[in-house]
Amino acid sequence: MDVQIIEAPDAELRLWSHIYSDTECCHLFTELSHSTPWRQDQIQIFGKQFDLPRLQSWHANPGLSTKYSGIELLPSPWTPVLLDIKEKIEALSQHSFNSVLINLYRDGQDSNGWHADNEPELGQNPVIASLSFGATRRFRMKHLETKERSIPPVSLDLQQGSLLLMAGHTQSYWQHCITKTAKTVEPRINLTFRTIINV
Ligand SMILES: O=C(O)CCC(=O)C(=O)O
Ligand SMILES: [Mn+2]
Repeated sequence: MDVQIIEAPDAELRLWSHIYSDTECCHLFTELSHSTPWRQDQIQIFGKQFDLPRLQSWHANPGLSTKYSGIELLPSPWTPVLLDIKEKIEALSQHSFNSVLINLYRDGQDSNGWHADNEPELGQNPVIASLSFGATRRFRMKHLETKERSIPPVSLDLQQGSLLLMAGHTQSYWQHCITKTAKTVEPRINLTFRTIINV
């Protein structure tokens, strides 16, 4: 399967553009939309509660828990479709994962703000495998020392069936986000496979 190395300083990025066919993507999108127990999580800013601009679901091996944007997430169990996908991602990435965070971006107004996947329970230099279904959305990355070192940002239009692997020092030096778009876009589902280390 064709993999592209994306060159960026202090990052290790690999992109497979189509690990599933368009037919498989449509099927998996429908299956995931229906079988996922979507939750509207909230974030607290200056004592006020706000809805996150997307729906989420967190699945992991029993006994694991994590915090995401300061929110404690209790895991749901793996479903057969998620285990099938996990097996494929593990074969391609040569890495094993024990959890997945699923995001549903309902339309162009749903988004994911600038952040790094650097929660302590992911350990040092985590390997994150990000799989997308549904609408193409722009994934942007910025180096934390952009100003000092004038490192250009990275911008990727993640299409359905694409797998982006982030490894090495990526989460220490770079942040990423999914910006809102004024364009009319169909829903998008993104799965980030992660390895939680018991801390
Ligand atoms: O939706 C995406 O492509 C990225 C999701 C993400 O960064 C996350 O859930 O941590
Ligand atoms: Mn992330």
